[in-house]
Amino acid sequence: MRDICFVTGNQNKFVEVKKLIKNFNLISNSDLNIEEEIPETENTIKGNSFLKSNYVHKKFGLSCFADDSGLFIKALNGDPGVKSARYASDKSDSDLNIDLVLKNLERETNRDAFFETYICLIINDEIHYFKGTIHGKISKERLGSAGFGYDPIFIPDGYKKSFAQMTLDEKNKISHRAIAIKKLVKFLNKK
Ligand code: ITT
Repeated sequence: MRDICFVTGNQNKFVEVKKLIKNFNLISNSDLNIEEEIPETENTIKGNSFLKSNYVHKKFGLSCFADDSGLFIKALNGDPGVKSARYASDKSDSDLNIDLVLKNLERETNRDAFFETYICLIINDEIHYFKGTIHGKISKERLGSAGFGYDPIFIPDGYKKSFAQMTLDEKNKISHRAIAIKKLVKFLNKK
């Protein structure tokens, strides 16, 4: 089986993606002893997906992919967006991020939002991008405890429960990341 590195410091993401990629040996940041935080200084999620993938590709010469994702809320002009990890504070705290979203939407009737993922794959010195989007609504309060990040307050369109009330398999059938990963897998299978 061929090696490929999924560049992420987020163990929840790694677990989600490992379930979806079967034809490659998935290498993690910890397999490579990467302990430092990889800079995410671009102002788009697409730009940050490149920074993360390129960092490990340059350092180890491996085929790599990284995803950068964000929650974009219409009534907040697209916030938290590219700042999703550190919306409320500098230390990437999901509880504080959710509190701030709920507070900022307190008097809002428009709860429309979407999650978006960009994956940047660097393989054979080529760069490829794959995108996944899922639309939904922000709930009035936290619902469920599975998943991570903003999952407890995001209800996908067509569903009556949040991502955090779904099993991982259910979320993986419809999520932004799953959509992008499926495109990536289709591409990799032809390589
Ligand atoms: P890496 O950059 O190391 O991969 P990260 O946690 O910093 O991990 P991102 O920058 O891609 O991940 O994502 C920014 C934030 O967006 C993340 O910390 C979560 O709060 C949120 N997020 C991303 N995907 C999500 C998902 O599937 N469900 C809920 N929240 C998500």
